[in-house]
Amino acid sequence: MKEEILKHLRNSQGKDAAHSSVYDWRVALSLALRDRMVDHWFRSTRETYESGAKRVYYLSMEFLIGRLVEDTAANLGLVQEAKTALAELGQDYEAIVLNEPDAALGNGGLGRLAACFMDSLASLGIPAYGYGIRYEHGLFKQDFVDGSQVETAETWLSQRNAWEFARPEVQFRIGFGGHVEHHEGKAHWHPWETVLATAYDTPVIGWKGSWGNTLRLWSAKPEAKFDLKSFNRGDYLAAGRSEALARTISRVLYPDDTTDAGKELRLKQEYFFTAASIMDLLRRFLSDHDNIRELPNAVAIQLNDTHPAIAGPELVRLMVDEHDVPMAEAIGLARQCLGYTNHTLLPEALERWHIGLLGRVLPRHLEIIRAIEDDQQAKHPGSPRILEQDHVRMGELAFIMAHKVNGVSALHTDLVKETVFADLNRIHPKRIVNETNGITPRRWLHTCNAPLSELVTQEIGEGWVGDLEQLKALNQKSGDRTFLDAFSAAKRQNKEQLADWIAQSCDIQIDPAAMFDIQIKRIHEYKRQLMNILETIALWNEMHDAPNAEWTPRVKIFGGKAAPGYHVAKQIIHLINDVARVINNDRVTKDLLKVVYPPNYNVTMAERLIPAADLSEQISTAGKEASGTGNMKFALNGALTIGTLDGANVEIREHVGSENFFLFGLTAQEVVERRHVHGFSRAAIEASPRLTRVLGQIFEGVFSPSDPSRYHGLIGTLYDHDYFLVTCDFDSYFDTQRRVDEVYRNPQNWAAMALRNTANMGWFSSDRTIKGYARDIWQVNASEKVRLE
Ligand code: 26Q
Repeated sequence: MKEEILKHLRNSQGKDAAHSSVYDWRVALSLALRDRMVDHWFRSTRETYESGAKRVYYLSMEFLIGRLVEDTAANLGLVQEAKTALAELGQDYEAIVLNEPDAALGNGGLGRLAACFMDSLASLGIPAYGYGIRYEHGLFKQDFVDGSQVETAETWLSQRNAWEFARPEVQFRIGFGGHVEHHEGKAHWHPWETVLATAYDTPVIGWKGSWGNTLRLWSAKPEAKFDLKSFNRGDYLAAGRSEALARTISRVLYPDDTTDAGKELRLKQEYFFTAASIMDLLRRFLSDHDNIRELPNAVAIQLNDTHPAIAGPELVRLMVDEHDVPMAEAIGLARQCLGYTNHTLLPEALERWHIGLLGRVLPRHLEIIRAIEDDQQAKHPGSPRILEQDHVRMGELAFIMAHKVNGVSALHTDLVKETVFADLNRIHPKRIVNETNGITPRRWLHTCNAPLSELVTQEIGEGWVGDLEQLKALNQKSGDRTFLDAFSAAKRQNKEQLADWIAQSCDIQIDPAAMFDIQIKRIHEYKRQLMNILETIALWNEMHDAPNAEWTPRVKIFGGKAAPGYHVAKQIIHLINDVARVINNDRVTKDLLKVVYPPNYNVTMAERLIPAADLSEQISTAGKEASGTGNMKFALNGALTIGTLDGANVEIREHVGSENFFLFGLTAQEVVERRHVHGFSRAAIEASPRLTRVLGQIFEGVFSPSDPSRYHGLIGTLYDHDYFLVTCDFDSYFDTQRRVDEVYRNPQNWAAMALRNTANMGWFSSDRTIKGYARDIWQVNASEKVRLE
């Protein structure tokens, strides 16, 4: 390993050891690790070709990967070797790990799920490709200026990406616009502009190096050569214009995690990567098949939400226009290949495209969508329409073109059946299935939490990393004082490390003995960070009034980004920062309460925070969070959850036991009913002196003295349009938090409850989720040779 690192330092980075920066060392180490991936990768590809096994294609606009050095080294079993080699070279492994930028090619849950799935597909030995976009700029960087969020461009590719292999020879021409000619029953699309999609491959090696798959990300390149004529004429702008147009397509990730729909560039991004992926998988299929009708036996294509839903029409287009398959048959064949995962019920997040826009950008696809609509209406008269007034509804299109549609938690799947797709579900009663989300135990316990990970391995061996249900054996330890002390000591060690990092990065001193209460996720009204900060103020009021009463010291930690155009979410961020400033400067409560909000929450920050959490905040309005996956990460790492009956919280509570979970709030059904009660929020506020006081303080400018009216809009909304029922759940939330305080005061009992969480979270491994997709949707098998257990 030492030689290999030095070799890359010299031959790949062009540096000698004496003049190398930590960046050079990091790239050299990454390349040395990548070298060790290649054999596993080739072996897997060869085996798939030889066996003719069915391949899975996971199409996703987002892959929220984070860093790769540690995970790669761990999966290859090379962590010790790497550490030793670097130590002998006088380098610090930890510092090198910290040098790596996050690959932040995603907004949040949906993108991180795709990354966890890639790890599980490889660990289970399922032949699979992830397909997405190689964004030049990932999710924006967040800073706080006077408490307000400010966004700047993220620049991960300004450095060398050591993990990828550029494949300039793998290119597809992607067309946009133009017109369609029909003659002799055949359609000919003549696009007005074209760009080239070129491939970059990142190998993904599973646990123990068992298997290797490919993450293939597409980058847009101009089709035309640099316009030398214009350049020679001195018209430098014209020379670069076509190039600039092409490159914008893969330039930047859309930073909205609900919807910023209707944007032409977004539609082009969706079609760009979907078409390239479909063409690529068809080319691979046709290299060893000659009958396109065999396609459903060879490929399973999974659509991560509707973002790649144009895959249906594109597959039909290629079969009809280029392989002479009759339309109706092509629709049926495409459907047998496709699965669609729904991640949201929020009406504003369901994609719809203006017919005018879609017809202009993708004229042939609009014709095919009309054919799909006609086919559906002919077979199922009265079926919900894809084309409705002047819009194309991508949810209906994805549903109709998929043989299976899945929700991401039991509750969410029920709601999908009862609400957004109720009518389609009646027509196709077996199509909707549930696949509850999961998380990879490699990154989310083994790598991110060394103290706990080592303790668990000492106790039950290492098998749990590949078979998380083995954690169940820890249940026997919940009465064992020595073990519980060791379990608490691991948590304490993580909390001390986090306290050091917060002291350094935020200049706030926190006490590792206090309860670490953490809410990290995108900022959204439905996720109710607002309710959390209101409760924080209420707690502060009571601590300040009676500082000598019996309090449980707390540190409230927040993390998360708001979409740049989401005004209310940005106000909530501002409020949290304003409240933090006031509370953290209160001499009376200084040993009782702190509020911390480190900027720029990302995967790497999650890996620091989650292992150090005592309390996990999963407090969304019931019925709104499709699943959540952060909730799983916390519980696995031995945090207790305070949460509503929403998303996967329901199933987590069933697994860890209701006595080890702090439940509060209205149910999904009660939420719907309550909204019909006239004046419900005003009534809830008036019934709660505690909440009334808090809202009054914010309204009067206690937290924004320089701008007392800053939150008038935000607070006013709670009185009259409290759509997410912050006011109705507030008292129940506050009271439950006080029960949490009480339980935390008994450390032995708290540790036993936390251990019950870790021990019973094995089911939430993404390995289990992927086995579900493989069985219920893809009809694929894991490689015979891979045995994780
Ligand atoms: C759509 C159109 C235009 C621009 C952006 C978008 C867009 C981008 C990202 C729409 C949605 C997203 C992301 C959604 C998401 O992350 N959903 C989460 O998915 C998780 C994995 O299933 C669930 O656990 C979460 O509950 C769900 O909120």
